Amino acid sequence: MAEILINDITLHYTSIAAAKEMSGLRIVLGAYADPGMWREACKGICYVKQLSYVPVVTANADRSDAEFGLDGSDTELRHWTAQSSAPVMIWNDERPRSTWIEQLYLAERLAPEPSLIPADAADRVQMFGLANELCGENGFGWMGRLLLVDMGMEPLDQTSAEYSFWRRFGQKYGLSAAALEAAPIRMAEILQLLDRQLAAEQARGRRFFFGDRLSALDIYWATFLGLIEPLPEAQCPMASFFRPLYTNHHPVVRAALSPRLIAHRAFIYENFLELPVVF
Ligand SMILES: N[C@@H](CCC(=O)N[C@@H](CS)C(=O)NCC(=O)O)C(=O)O
Repeated sequence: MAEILINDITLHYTSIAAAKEMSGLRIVLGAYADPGMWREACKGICYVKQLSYVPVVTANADRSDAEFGLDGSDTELRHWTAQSSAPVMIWNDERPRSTWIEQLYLAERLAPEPSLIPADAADRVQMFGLANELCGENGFGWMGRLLLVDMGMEPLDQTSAEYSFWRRFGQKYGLSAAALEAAPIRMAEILQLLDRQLAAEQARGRRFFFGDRLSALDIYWATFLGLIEPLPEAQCPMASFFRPLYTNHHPVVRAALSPRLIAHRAFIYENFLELPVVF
């Protein structure tokens, strides 16, 4: 069991070596007191379904390139899961699930109730489309992360190790001048799509993105909003390093973030997810 202390937040995670010897559900979550969007969404889905799991640390908490696989080195995570990002869900000796959509399907299989996938086929198409806009490649989370990396690099000396870390981290996810220019516009489009969907449901007296029951999209939204507007410190204490990075001030993004969408996150967290957020 690794005990990691960051800004007084203690994480009790199992090492990859120990987790590989176990059966049941293990989730590689990373190493930081960092409410990363994909990991919080994955935790949220398990929380709602009361699925218990062993949290697993990627490696040391020193933000080294080796941990992130940025130097191409053969990390334990890469060995086990054939990729180098978190979260990853591993059930018994099945293949590791390292993308949000596989993780949702695995959680649905292990704990069918409450189902987070709409039963109606048209709603399902719509829900996976919108979830992909939030969580998928080049979606809201992806683009928001590029802006975050850019913010992280901005004040740094270009010859520093930290700058080089951010640059390589960004390159892993397609950082370029063109991507940075496109990011706020894409993010705003996605916010508008989500707002339209929520407004249409609310106009019919419904509380969720799809009708009267919680779906995975409600959880993805509640957790991914933290990429531009983190929950208050009392609800989501995090290493102080992260909070300014998770606050996006881009005017195009801010203009598209409606009070309705912000209120929906509060509704979902307060009624369905764990508060304060526990690392
Ligand atoms: N693979 C996931 C996305 C997970 C992801 O991008 N995780 C990031 C969180 S910022 C990560 O682990 N980054 C650390 C790294 O890239 O090494 C998916 O496609 O659903």
